[in-house]
Amino acid sequence: MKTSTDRKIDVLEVLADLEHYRPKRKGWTWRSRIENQQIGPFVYKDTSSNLKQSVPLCAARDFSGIDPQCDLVITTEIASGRFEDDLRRMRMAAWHGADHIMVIRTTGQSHIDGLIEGTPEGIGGIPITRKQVRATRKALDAIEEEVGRPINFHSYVSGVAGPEIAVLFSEEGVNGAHQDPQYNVLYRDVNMRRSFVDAAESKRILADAGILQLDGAHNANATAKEAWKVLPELFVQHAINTAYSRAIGMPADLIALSTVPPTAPPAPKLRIDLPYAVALREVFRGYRFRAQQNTRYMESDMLEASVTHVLDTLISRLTLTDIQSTITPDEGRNIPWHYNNIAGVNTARQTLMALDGITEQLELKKSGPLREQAREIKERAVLFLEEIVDIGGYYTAVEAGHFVDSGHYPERNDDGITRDPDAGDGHGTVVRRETDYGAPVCSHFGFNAYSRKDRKPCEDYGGCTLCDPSKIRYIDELDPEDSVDKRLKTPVEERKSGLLRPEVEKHGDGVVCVTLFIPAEPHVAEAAAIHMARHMGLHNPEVISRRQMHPAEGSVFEIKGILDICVTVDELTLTEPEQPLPEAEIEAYVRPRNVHVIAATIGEDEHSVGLHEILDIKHGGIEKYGFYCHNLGTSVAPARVLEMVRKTNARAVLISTIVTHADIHRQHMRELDALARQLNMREDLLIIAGGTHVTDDVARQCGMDAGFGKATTGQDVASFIVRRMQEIRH
Ligand code: Z97
Repeated sequence: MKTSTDRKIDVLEVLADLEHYRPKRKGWTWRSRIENQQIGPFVYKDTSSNLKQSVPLCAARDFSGIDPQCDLVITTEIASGRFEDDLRRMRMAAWHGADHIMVIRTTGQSHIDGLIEGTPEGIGGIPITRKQVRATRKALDAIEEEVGRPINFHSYVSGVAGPEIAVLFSEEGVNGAHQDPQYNVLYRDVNMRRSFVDAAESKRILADAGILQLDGAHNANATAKEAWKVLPELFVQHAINTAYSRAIGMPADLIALSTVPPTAPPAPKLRIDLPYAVALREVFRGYRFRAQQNTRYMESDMLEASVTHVLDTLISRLTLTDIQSTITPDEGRNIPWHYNNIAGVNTARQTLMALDGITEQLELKKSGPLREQAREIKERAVLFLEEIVDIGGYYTAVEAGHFVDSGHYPERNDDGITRDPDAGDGHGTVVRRETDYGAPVCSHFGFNAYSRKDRKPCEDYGGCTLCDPSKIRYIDELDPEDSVDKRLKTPVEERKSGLLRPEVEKHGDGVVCVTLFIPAEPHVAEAAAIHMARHMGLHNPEVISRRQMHPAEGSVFEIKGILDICVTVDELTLTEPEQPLPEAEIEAYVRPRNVHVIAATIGEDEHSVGLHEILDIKHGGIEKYGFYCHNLGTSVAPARVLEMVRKTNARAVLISTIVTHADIHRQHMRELDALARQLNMREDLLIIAGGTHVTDDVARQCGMDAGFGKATTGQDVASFIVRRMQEIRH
């Protein structure tokens, strides 16, 4: 399957002949660090290969469009509930630098003792089935080609069907997975014996397939009342899972510890989180680290969430994390939207590029509070572990409620999660293997009657699905009603007929978001905001974020609602943007002609940065084509501009106008046009306006020959002048 940059990913093509699709590669891929890499004007210290195609950060425009890629893997979590919509989001995320796609499962799949088939819709994630996994891997295989970098696909090997899902992941080329028997016990009430027996099997399968394992310790952080108090316990959870994984034979570099910096401002974040991260790195040297952003304190303010992400990422960089996981900044208010996945990825990308080479410049102190606190956390963790051993082991400790207790260990508040070793999902299902037990696949932990020294166990029974993929039984759909074919009917028809609706999550959901500041006390303001949103035509308006600016002066609201509008591409007036003339052509025309240009910011406008960019040779401005530019400076009166036109016999005037208070920019443009007419100078003179709020339409309405807004280059302006001069001549 091939994608093309100017076409949407074709889900029907993804689904075609899926029965025979095999993944292109298996196992986890890290980025390779390139030291001292020259990209554009900079030499980078901590980058990896550039992408073949990408969407750079916005400011890249001022740095020759570069898009350096950090050396950490960047994760995005995808969870629309429909895998066919997830695919489009994955593609966008990959173009923004994500190479670890975590597909969240529909809530509670851990309780299902077996595989699910087909493509049922999920809530807050998708049911993990063979068809959905295979289709996703197939789409990601094509997306990898587009961006030129391997993309790791990830989901969960937790719950009572852990070993079956591990086999499925190995067969289908899934590259990373959460596997932690403690997660099952604490958060899904799976029987503890069953959970640990299954974990042995699952971990062996993951190890054989080169799948990176993430543990589940971060969940204690997200669940605890005061997350910074469970830090000693997090060490214990990491230690149990790591030791268990090693005992099963999993290599160290397939084990990633899933960590979360536990606090957020207004807490003194770095003072608490940094010693924790340092202590973790020291105790678990040799293992990989995946740092996830903190969601525990996330409210509906996306900016606040993003600032916490930046600080979390700073900690990651200082403590040499391997995977930077991102959370969408809208998690506190809705199921993540497409563009907020991208916002999360960009927060990491932007921060990590800013921090390039930081460890060459800064060093964490070797003594003092940082090390003392780190040591204290380790001591508390060791005491915790010793107590578990003393009281009879892990099962007894869980039964006694020692985990996710809100006390700061060794303090206990007796409010931890308690589980009975003789209860829970799958209780009573652990049985001793018969003496003739034969494992169904070659990857297996413990006794297998088919084991032989000199050949693969499955040779005895004609091959297993891991060694011979043709033995995989592919079930397409079990429920024709709850299936992708049915769901795709409308989207496919709408796309074919060129129909467009706004969307945030699923095809054509129509959801939009508006921001309103209402100058009244909060409850009045909120009622007014909802009322106004209804007037705007939004159905089911709902406040997703409210922030008080002042108890009496007003509040700002973000409101989502459904905009029941669709347009067809045919009814849109589309003008092809005019391509600028080639630079050589501009220069060949301008240089021999002695063309003078007068430039200024007019009226009471002191903003001259934009104007310099258009004029100055050092910014690639029009001077380089041979224009004689007379920059009169800032806040120049229209009369003075025209006086200089006369003096120099200038052919064009470039005015820059940024300030738009009371439409002053329109007034200035009109004044200049009127005065030029009055002085009989307008006919031969090109008057061009530029500025962040100027559009070609607005400028022309105000008597200008053209208007140039954001992102204009000197080449654009020079092309316009040359074309008009050529027209006038003919
Ligand atoms: C994350 N932000 O980073 P079920 N196993 C583990 C888990 O952490 C989870 C599941 C299984 C989060 C994502 C929370 N984690 C969401 C170790 C879920 C999922 O299918 O809901 O039963 O289990 O992971």
